[in-house]
Amino acid sequence: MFRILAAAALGLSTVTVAPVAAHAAPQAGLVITHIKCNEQEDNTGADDAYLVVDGSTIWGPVQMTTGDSKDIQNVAVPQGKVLTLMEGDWPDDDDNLGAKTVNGPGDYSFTDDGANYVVTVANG
Ligand SMILES: [Ca+2]
Ligand SMILES: [Ca+2]
Ligand SMILES: [Ca+2]
Repeated sequence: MFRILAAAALGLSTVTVAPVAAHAAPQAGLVITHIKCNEQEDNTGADDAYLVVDGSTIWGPVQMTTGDSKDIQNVAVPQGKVLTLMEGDWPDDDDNLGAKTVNGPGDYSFTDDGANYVVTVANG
């Protein structure tokens, strides 16, 4: 047992440690440019739509009703991250309208909870 541990320790000591990268790879530079509401979530009044990445709100809340189409001023969204569309309510809990992993430019649909939104992601 002891010999095995000693051998393992010896083995570890010969492992060369790769230098730690000075800084992370640059982001792909994706941005959110547009949001379209094909079907709002709330039955009465406008939705209070907002977009969340990693628990932080990156856009909104903005009032949206069915048929609304709004330009967004190039809000950065990191590639590979999960983008969640939320709808604010009070006093009951906010509604999760869907979550999508942002893999590149394109239209992302959020259709949970009876809603239908399309968020456009473009190269920044
Ligand atoms: Ca709601
Ligand atoms: Ca609401
Ligand atoms: Ca709710």
